Amino acid sequence: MSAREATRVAALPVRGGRDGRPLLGESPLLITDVVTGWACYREWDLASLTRRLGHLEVAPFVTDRAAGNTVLKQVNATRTMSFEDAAAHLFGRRRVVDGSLYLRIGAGSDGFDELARDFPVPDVGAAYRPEATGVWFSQTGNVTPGHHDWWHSFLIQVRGTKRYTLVHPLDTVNLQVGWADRERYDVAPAPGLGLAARPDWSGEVRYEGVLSAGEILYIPPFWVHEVETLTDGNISLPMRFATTQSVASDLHQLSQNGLLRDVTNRPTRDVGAITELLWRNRQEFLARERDFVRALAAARELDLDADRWADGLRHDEGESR
Ligand SMILES: O=C(O)CCC(=O)C(=O)O
Repeated sequence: MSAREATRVAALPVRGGRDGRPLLGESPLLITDVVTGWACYREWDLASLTRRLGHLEVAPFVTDRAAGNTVLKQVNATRTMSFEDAAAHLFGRRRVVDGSLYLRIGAGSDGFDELARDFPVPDVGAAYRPEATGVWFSQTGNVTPGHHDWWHSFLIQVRGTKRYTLVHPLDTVNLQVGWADRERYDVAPAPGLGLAARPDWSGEVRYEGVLSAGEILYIPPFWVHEVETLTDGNISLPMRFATTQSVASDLHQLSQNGLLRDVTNRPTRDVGAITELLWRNRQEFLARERDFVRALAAARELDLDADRWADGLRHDEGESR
């Protein structure tokens, strides 16, 4: 299945699509003509940032070439250093570590307020989520593996370019066929999902393209996204807003696609038959939970017995272990 680029528009989407603007929550967009007027786009470079933040202590992630330079906060170690050293490495001027760095200065952490003087928080008709917003510095080859988030996300590109791949939330189940449990449950990096890695993927909606400096990629809630950094000295502002959207929960999916649907579709009063279906439904659910616990225990080397858990280990027993 091929991929297409996100539609280009010149205005930010807004809740309800008022004033002729694109509709927030509907589909991915590449937004032009907004960031180019902001001070961060005009002024941020190695010299000006080092002058302003040079002595700040930061803790960037260090990537591992053996792991394809993926960056997943559950997995990658951080290294404490000065902003000046981190920036020199990130901009390719002076090597500070073996491997590449990925620095996130989140809202609320030191240095963010200084940077936030150089960009506005636009009105998209939804509540701003500062705790999920930040300034991210990256370099060539870093890959944020496929995952989804629970917010309206604007990946605002201040410097350099990134390749994005986006997959529709309803394609997630298909996308994950063949993934190991640890990848499915986000305790290890997900396998590549772009055209190059999955040319024969059989799903339905995949977008792929390059996000350039001065553009914004709008990622609607729950869309699976993978992002590869294509340049050194790369700076993005991931800015997030609250959503009321949600994906089908496991129980809803079970009800629509699984055994509970067999109950609701059949006008039976046979309590034995209904009980049998409910029982099998519960076993399916527990089997999913067992897979999750097994993946978590393996990834974190925990003494957690997935079978015992699924077989009814009580919460208070767990606490006394
Ligand atoms: O830019 C990246 O490396 C990752 C972006 C991302 O995952 C996000 O904005 O949610």
